[in-house]
Amino acid sequence: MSGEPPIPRYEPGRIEAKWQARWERDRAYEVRAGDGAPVYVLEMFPYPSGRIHMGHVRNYSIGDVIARFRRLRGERVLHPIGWDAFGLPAENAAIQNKAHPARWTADNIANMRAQLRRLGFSYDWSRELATCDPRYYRWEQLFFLRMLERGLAYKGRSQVNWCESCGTVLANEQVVDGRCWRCDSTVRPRELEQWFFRITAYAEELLRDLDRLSGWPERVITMQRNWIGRSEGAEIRFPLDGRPGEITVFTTRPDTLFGVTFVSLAPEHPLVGALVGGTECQAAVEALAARVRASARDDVGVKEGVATGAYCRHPLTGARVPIVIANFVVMGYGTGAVMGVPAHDQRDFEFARACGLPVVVVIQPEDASLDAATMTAAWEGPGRMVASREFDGLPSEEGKRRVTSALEAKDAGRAAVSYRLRDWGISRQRYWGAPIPVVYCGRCGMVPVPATDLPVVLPEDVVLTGAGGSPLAAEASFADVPCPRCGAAARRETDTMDTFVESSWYFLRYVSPWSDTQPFEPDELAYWLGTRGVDQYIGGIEHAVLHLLYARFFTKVLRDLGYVALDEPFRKLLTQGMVIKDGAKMSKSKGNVVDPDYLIERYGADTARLFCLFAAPPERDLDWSDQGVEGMSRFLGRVWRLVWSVRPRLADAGAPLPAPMDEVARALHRRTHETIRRVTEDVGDRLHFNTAIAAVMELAGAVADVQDTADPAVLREAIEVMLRLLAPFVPHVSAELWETIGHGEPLERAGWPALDAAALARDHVELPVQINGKLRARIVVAADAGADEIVATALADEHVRTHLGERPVRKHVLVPGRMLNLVV
Ligand code: ANZ
Ligand code: ZN
Repeated sequence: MSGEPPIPRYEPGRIEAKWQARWERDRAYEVRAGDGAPVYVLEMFPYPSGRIHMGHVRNYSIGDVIARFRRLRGERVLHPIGWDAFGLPAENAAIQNKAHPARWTADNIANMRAQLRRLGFSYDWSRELATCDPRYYRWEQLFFLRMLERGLAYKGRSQVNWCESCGTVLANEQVVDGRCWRCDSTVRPRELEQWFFRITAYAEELLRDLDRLSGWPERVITMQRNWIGRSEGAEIRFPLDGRPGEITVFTTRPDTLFGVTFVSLAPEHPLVGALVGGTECQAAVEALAARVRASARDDVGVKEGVATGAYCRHPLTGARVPIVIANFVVMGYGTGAVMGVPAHDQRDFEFARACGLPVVVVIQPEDASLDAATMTAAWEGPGRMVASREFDGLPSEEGKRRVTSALEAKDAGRAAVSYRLRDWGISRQRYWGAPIPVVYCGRCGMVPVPATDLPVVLPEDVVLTGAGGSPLAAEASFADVPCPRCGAAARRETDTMDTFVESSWYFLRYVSPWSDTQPFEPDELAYWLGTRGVDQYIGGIEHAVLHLLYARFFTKVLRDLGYVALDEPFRKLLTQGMVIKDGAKMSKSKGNVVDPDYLIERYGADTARLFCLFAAPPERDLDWSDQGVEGMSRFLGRVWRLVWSVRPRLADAGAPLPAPMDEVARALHRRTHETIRRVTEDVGDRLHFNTAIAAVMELAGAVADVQDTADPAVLREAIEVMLRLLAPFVPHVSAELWETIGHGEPLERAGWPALDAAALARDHVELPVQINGKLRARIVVAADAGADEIVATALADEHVRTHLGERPVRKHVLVPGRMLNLVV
């Protein structure tokens, strides 16, 4: 053609660097509390392992689309990022490579920050934080002191989950199928002095408020509900026989009370010592306890038990009941004691058969008659009570209530609720974590560090050998301090806090991470979180119980301590699927990783983002595909060439759209607004980014079809809408092309395109309707309506109906645009 310059090549590397530099120069995504509607969009912050992986790219691309979309819609968007910077890998790397954890972490953060910048994520970098920074964890230490005052933090001796290979304690939430969540080795129980957070004090509220989380996936709610594990039942007291004292059991089946033939205690139950001490049973009990301790947690294969030789009394019949120690009773649940009902509990049944204890049937199912002598398994279902004195004949549900009332009347028991949830053990015998701010003094005992002395800073020069034991304990300059109360020589606590403590409140600190005088600035806190919480949170399903439960707990604690006004931290939660390659989760250990840097290098950040967003809906697993990436890259190349090639025609575009429009213009105009409608719904309501992108691709195809014939103003509208709709997904190339077609103002100022409902309306025409060749009516139908729609409209017409009467239509003749003839 004429003198038009050739179309330049699409060079993602060049234009991406250009726009990233510009956003940085303009501090484009920095926000402070202000006017207008606030929106807080947050992705789970990364652990600074050194390099980001495709899972991060996916997670952060999803968050960035939401953040950019809502910003374009005129909302004020908080979209921060930071680093979950404490933890074991830094320490292990230090032991292996002799690099200090602080150095290692800082280098990794620098690396990953550069990678995130190269992906063009719209973060407010002025709010970046790292949890290993004393300016961060000093507030955590303050919260710890406040929790200590309220009994929400306490020190207790208890059986803990010990991971030998990590050399530290794990919380229950960190034990997955008996194995360490981090290193996958078998976890064993161990007795230790530990710091705990009293999460059980919030069990009821954590459970109840799940009902308010309508913006959470049902799956996560179910997992949390099961984890909290509420059971309704009764606590029943069995007085000891021949000596003072009693055993309290927890049961969900008080209706089976008359079927009790023994009572079993956990090996660690506090009464065990008194019951077997000095008797011939002592050795056997101790041997059993040792076997339980040595076995992996939750792994009770064989039901084992030993008699204590001691007895208790049945609270209603007064019968003597033997007391046994059993390996399947756990100390951490209920009361650590169980009433044994072999006929109706399978574990008790197996145990009773193995030990020759009697089986007594007290519940008869509706359609069978159980016989204790011939039963081969316990009947655990409902039925009618038998052999239960005045309760005989009651259905088991009613029996539960009636037996409980009878026990209450005799002061031998009460209705009770038990939770599976245990207190959160937060002590870690490791170096790279937030120090616990207490001191032990020979005279004063445990003394909290005064708040004015915070932070207790983690010392930098420690010797990390990996030999086990807390490295801080060997560091005299840290551990030896004067007692804050009496001044005598004292010792600091040398355990550090579980890193899940830091991630339980980081989203709150983002509102004012710069503040050195208070944890949260009230104005920023009220504006960004208020009583709402984070508007959209995005992260992996693997945190369904761990992090998401801890963050809920911490939010409620900080509310009760007066720091925040929130009941729940995250209003909406999106759990993104995994990135899969060759049928397995993409991971270093599987050797199937694709390095995001390679993708950026080869195709550009926009292509990497677009692939993650297009290849699957966010909640689904994403199957890696090289062709998929190629496809995205080709699409962006097509958009690039399309915009450049129509550029000369756009220069001719008049400002207003032509009226009336010719057919080509009208169809493109309608397609443009159809696309606005679809993309707005898909991105705004449903978070279906893949279908949104597909809609823009269709628009691009439609534009290309008519690029030489469509009216220039309508063409300009279509091109501009296409770029504005693409902006959240591929921010660099859309910004560049926006400039290419002559806009001085950045694309971000243009906002989200408005939908013109009139453009969606279809044209209508009047159509004569004949019956047996005689004109009987005129109907109005859409110009592009099909035959079925036209006939249906005709049959619904009042005049047509009067003339047809009861006669059925035998056939119809449609002359499109001219007339419809009905033959009867
Ligand atoms: C007597 C009984 C009779 C029971 C019966 C069941 C069936 P959930 O639903 O999980 O709360 N139990 C109580 N404390 C225990 C502990 N520390 N270790 C092991 N088992 C324990 O289960 C409650 C039931 O688990 C309780 O009800 C108790 O056995 C057992 F026909 O009591 B049941
Ligand atoms: Zn002291």
